[in-house]
Amino acid sequence: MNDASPDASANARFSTRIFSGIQPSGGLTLGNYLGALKRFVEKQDEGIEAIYCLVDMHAITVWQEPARLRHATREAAAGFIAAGIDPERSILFNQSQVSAHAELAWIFNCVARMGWMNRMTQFKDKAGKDKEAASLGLYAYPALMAADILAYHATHVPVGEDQRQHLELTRDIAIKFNHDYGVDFFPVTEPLIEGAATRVMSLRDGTKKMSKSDPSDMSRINLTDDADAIAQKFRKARTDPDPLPDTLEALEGRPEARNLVNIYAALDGTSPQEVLVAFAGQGFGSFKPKLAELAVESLAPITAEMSRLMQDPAEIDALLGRGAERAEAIAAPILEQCFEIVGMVRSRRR
Ligand code: AQP
Repeated sequence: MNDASPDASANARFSTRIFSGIQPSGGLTLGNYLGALKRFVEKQDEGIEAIYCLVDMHAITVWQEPARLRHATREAAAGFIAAGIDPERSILFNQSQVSAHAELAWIFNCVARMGWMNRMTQFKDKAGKDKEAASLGLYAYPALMAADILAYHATHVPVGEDQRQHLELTRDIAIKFNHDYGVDFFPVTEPLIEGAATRVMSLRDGTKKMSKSDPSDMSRINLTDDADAIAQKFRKARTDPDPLPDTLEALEGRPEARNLVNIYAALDGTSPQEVLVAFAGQGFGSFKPKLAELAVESLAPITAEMSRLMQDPAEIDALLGRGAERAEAIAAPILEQCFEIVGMVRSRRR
């Protein structure tokens, strides 16, 4: 944690608390694992209070088939636990079970400005050419994300690089709310974007993010993929004919090569430069099988445990329910105070 940052003193009255979420909009990918999940586990193991949320209300900003959404939510919960999240130490739940998220999002819809939302690149990417057909929820997504975080007065949010702009918006919303109402109520949350794989790219196109909703399954490694599928996907991953160089500068303009090096480093807990030192001069014919082997070694125990946990969906639901109760106990008083600040009459106490 960077206590020397300018916001550390501004947030001094808030105790350190992490919040982060993942959309159950499909199966978890290696991008979700390296950019988020693996780091969630590290933060938990540092002893930091952490709240992790399967953001099902975010997921439905684009169409989700209901049975698939339910399955993906349970499977993501299983993925969190299999990767090392301890639901006793950290809070793990799904967003729709805690109404504070939606309620605070409405307040933030009235704080955020249209101009701010119009600049969100994720909306532009996801809405594509036909913006008129995108859901209002997709447009308002960043205000709901701000509510997810600020409903818990979270001070830090571990995320991948793609979420940086939304985190900046969360900070803008907190600052504007505090300023408009003359309070020091919401912390100015800090993003934690760290590690060698803050942006894992598609295996088919090194300029595109690896994504669970990419139509091509060959573009991503799923946490449910078996060893053969992982080996095949890395074998067929797009690369160039040149061998690996010995410096990172020499990887400029080779996004696919850079991506595979980053993935290796993140899985191995080393740096991309160290990977190049080990593999300089080798072509992808020899690097890819070693990468596949490392990925299988890291992911196979998680995949096996996920599949074991998925045998008992009722237990997963119970666990999410217990997490939601603990989350609600933190968010409800914060929401009440927020309504008071805004001037809502609150005569029916919960
Ligand atoms: N490719 C990635 N590299 C590094 N981090 C990533 N994350 C997602 N993809 C990568 C991080 O995972 C967390 C959860 O993301 P999300 O599921 O809420 O939404 P997303 O970023 O939109 O992920 P997807 O896979 O691309 O989902 P779809 O396809 O449904 O839009 C975040 O911390 C994110 O940074």
